[in-house]
Amino acid sequence: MTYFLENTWLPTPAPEGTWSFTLTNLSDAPLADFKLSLTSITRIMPTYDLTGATFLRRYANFHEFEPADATPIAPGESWSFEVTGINRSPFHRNDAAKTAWITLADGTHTIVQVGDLMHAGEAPVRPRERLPEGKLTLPFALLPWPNQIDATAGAAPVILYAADDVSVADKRLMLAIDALHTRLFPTAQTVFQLTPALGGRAVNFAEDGSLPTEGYRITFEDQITVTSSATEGRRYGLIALAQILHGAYADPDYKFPATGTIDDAPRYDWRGCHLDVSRHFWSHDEVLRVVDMLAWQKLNKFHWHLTDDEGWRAEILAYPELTQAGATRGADVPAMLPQLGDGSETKHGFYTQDQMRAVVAHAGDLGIEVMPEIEMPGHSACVLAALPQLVDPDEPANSYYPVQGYFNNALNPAVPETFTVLETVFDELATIFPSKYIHIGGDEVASNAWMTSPLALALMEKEGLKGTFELQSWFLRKIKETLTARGKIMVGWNEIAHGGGVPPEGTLLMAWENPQVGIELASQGYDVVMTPGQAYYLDMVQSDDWLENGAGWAGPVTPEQSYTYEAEGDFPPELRGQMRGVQACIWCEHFTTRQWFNDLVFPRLSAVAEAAWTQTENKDWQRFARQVRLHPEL
Ligand code: TNX
Repeated sequence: MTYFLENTWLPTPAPEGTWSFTLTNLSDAPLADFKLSLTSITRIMPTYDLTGATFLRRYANFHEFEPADATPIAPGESWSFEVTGINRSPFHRNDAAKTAWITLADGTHTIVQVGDLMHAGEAPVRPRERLPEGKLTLPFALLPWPNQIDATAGAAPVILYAADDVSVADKRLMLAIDALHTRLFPTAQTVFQLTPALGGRAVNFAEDGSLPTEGYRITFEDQITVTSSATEGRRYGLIALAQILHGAYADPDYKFPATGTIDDAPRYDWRGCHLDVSRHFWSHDEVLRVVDMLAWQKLNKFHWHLTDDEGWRAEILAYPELTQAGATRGADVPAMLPQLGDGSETKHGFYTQDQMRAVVAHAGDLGIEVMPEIEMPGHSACVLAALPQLVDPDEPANSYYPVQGYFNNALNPAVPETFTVLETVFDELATIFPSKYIHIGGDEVASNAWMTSPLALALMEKEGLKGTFELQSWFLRKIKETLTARGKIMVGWNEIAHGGGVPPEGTLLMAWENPQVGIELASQGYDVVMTPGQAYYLDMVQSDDWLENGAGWAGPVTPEQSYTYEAEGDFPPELRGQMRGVQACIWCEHFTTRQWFNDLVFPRLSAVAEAAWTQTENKDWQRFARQVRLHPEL
């Protein structure tokens, strides 16, 4: 280590306070003629006051400074500076510099080690326990908890094996679930095999056309019988058996049913989980593992957030620029500078079309539908960096920025090629994703976007449109027609309804800003999936302790809140039918490592999975809290 950066936040002057920095030179040579860059979600605003440094530039979360005084920093000495005029006061230790580096006059970069943000004058408190001890109601490891269970506890069999007359298809299904279990818990023992084993129990299958597609019944007699009307239910029955046996070996408090019945079916058809792979790129293997984790918890929709300002991750053969320039960030990449968690090195990441097809196939084998998301018109900085011909050349740079600080980041509806690109993208995606759903984003366009674009102003004049959101609605209606022509249902975030929205028939919106917005959308005729940040955003801090990691705009979101929240709670009965289900969202600005992923996602993902599956009257926070400890990890 040669350089170390400390940063502290002081709450004065109100409301945002002061952010102070000290860079110490621990190398053997004086440090002179250099710039300091850092990535931080707390950002310096256009109006600021800085002492000890000059602020050179900012690009979203990237910041660059140089010392106000050019005197070299001798070995062992430090340079300090402080700033007021930040976008909001930080509230946890990862809210400030996540990474930093020095750039010398010759252009070389050296990584700087960064300490946690300190809260001046306050000792950090150890975060509270996330889960109470909890209490089992029945000694069976099963999450989400089934809607009906009546069973006596016995000893665990050494293994479950296929009864004599099990079909080849069902044998394959048993082995697929066994493989899923082994992938998730590599050190645990096998749960299913094909041939009889001493001390094992036989599993048979039966059909009952009256059960819902995803429902299953398990009867425990000498033999165990899994009854279903379709493969989906059969798979869930096998996952239930795998979980129960896994638990019985993992924790002595769990047993295996000797006799009895489980009769189960999901509460909602849409049991989703979203993953942002733009802010932090998760490898193909990691994505496959996330899909495995969803399957284990009986979630059935994987919403793959493939693009955002920070990077485009889906290979499009007609536009290789999207996954070259559009998926490359680095200190030496002027159009896409490093963002949260990046060092100075160039980072690149995308999925080939074959890799995406492999994810679709893998998920399909586990009963999960994959819905791709391509963000538009906002959150598109990477597209405009990759395809600069989509920018109105006469629109001034830096003329607007939305909440996340990316200047001029919305696709311009008045540039005709915008539609050519998007139609080509949809055509290629349709060859990869069989799902009838395509999510097109639609969130967080700056309220003054395009208002200095001569092309946009001319279009608005011609079409009689007023303001950003009427223009957005005009754009989205065209996108909806494009999707309808391709047999796809348009899915988007709740702001799709702004400025007149799009026709509600065949449109599905995700209510994220708050629960109330879901009810408003339903009353306007839209179908709705509930993903409110206040309960289902897994990137929110889990308590207000300084040592937590995560976002705060809707937080803190405790695991208990994710669990107990009732998404249809305030829906008037006549609108309930439009509430299609619930979804967890994994936004990755703060997910700079796999460890942080696990820390933030669990146990809350399991809480949402149970809220999606288990009827209100069968939910029990204490029982859940005791059971959730067996969750898988990334
Ligand atoms: C809002 S949710 C966003 C995302 C952020 C998230 C962080 C939504 C549709 N937009 O771009 O990642 O908050 O919590």
